[in-house]
Amino acid sequence: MAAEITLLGVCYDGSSSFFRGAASAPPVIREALWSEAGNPWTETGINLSAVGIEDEGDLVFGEGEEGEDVRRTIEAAAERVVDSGSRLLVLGGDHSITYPVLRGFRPHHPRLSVLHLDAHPDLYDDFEGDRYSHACPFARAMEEGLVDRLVQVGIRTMTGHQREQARRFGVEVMEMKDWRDGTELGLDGPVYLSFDLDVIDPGLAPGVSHREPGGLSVRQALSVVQSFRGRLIGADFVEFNPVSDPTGLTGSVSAKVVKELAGRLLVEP
Ligand SMILES: [Mn+2]
Repeated sequence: MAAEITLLGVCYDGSSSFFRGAASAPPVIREALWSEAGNPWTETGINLSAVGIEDEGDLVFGEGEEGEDVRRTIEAAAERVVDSGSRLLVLGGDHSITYPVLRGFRPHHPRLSVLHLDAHPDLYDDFEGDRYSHACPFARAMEEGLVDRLVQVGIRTMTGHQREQARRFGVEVMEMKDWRDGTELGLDGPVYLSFDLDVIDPGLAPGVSHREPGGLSVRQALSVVQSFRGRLIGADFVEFNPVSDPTGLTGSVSAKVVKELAGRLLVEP
C-alpha cells in the first residue's frame, strides 16, 4: 500500500534570479520538522509520527546542472509519487520547481485548482532572458493548461507586465493590500497548494532570497492552509534560504508550515 504522504526534497536553486541558497533547504526543514524541541502533532490533531509518511529523500542537482534535464527529473519523480496514489509534499528549492511538479500532477487530475501563497505573482513571460526562472513558473503552467484555476494570495509586488499576464490567464489575484482574514477563496475539488515562504512577513521569516515587507503573519498563513475549502491533493514549500537564516528562526517557521501542510493533506473533506 502506498504511503499516505510522500516527502520529496528538491535541492535546486539554479533558476534563482538574485540570491542562491534555497537548494540547501530540504535537510534543514526535515531537521526542524522532527526536532525534539517540538512534537509531531499538527494543530488540527494529527500525530505525524503515527501516519504513513514516506521520505523519498532529496533530488540533488550539482552546480551548473540546469535546464530541460533538471525539469524532466523533477517531473518524473513527482509523477511516480502521484502514480502510486500517495500525496506528494515537495520541499524546495526555488520556485521554478513548481512548474515541472505540476506537469507530474496534471495527467492524474483532469480538474485541478492551484492555491498559490507568495509575495510575488511569478507570472513573468521571461525573466532576464530565462523562461524557466523562479519568476515564471505560473506563466508556463497557465500557458500549458496545467491548471484550471489559479488563486494567488499575499501578492505585493505586481508589475504592469504581470498584471497583464494575470488578466491574460484569468488568474484570481488576492493582493496583500486588500487581504482580509477569513476571505473565502471559492475553491472546491482537488487543490494543489504552492507555498512560497516569502508570503510571510520577512520580519517573521527573514531567511528568504527576496525579502518583501508587509506580508502575512505566520498565524494568518497557517489559517489559510488549515481552512480553505477543497481537497488538498499535493503541495510544495519553496524559497526558504538557510543562508540568510543565521538564527534558525526561519527554519522553525518552515517546519511549522510544512507540518500543517502535511496535516491538511490528510484531511478528507
Ligand atoms: Mn516569492
